[in-house]
Amino acid sequence: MLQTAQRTAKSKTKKIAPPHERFLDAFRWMLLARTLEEKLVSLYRGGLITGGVYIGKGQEAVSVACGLFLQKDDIFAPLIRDQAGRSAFGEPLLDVTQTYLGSRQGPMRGRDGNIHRGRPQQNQLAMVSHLGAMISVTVGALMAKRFKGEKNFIGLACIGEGGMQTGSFHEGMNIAAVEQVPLVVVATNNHYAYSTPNDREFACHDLVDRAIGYGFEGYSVDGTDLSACLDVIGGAVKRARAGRPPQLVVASVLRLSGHGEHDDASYVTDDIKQEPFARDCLKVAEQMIIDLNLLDAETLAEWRKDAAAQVDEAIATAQKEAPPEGDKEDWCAVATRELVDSFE
Ligand SMILES: Cc1ncc(C[n+]2csc(CCOP(=O)(O)OP(=O)(O)O)c2C)c(N)n1
Repeated sequence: MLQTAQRTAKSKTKKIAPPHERFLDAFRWMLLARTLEEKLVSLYRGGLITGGVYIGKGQEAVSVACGLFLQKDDIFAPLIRDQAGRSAFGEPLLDVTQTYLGSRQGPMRGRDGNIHRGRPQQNQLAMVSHLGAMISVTVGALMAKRFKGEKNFIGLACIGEGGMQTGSFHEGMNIAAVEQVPLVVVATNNHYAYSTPNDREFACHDLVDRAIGYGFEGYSVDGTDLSACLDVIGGAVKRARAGRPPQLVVASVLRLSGHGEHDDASYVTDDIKQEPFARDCLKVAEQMIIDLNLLDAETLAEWRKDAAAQVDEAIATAQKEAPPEGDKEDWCAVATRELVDSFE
């Protein structure tokens, strides 16, 4: 019989010292993602980006933990707020800037201006926008690996609490447990799906309670606490790799931006901004670095400078590249073309 369990991993902000062994490594990816996204926002405000800009401000601790523990042969299905995880899993900054700035040399060849880029050959799936769909896509990718006789792989798919309410999500979760694929689903409850608050999204007491119904093992985590995210998501990855049932982690945060940069988020209440889950995970992590003297001020400043330099270089490079010529080219994302060619 399928063994299911449900536990709550308590936030360890106050108790733990020292923090998770990969804390500083993770913090640096968070810093890079925040620096990149702040720059994208200012380019958008300056009219230099066509289309939407969607950022993961406030979700970097959860996201980086999703990318950090995956290995080369694992499958990663990030969503729009997962820049930290994408970078930790190996996505070059240039993929991001070429996509947002419409470079013909980018993975989307300048045709999709924001979030659907991927690196399928490196196991970073290109996002399907229909909420919930990526769970089934990830399950399918895992089953394909199993059919090919591959060993020692897992998949990790991200989802928002809004996406958790779609039919596709339920179907994907169900088949993952039926097939017992090595899957981790990380659900980030940032308390709004666009402008819809939690009490208009679902009526259950706690989303993690659903794990047992799907045949998953379920865990909760304070998504503002980097060390806790690394412990809990890292633990889920380990259990999936060890052959335990699929894992659901539900992280609690507040979205610290609009849904996209076109949205002023004026519907976010003042009360919710006072909740513990409304803390900025990057500031919390930085405070921990200072309190525990994990880095000196000079090194921290150096890391910031380095992140800014990497971002500036990726932007400058993409800005010099030519835009697409729609009437002269056949269209196919570079990533997809490479994938197709590899089967020829
Ligand atoms: C099936 C479906 N319905 C609606 C949308 C439009 N849509 C895109 S993002 C979004 C909100 C998603 O909220 P959530 O899953 O909580 O993730 P968040 O944006 O908060 O990170 C909506 C409604 C969609 N992409 N797919």
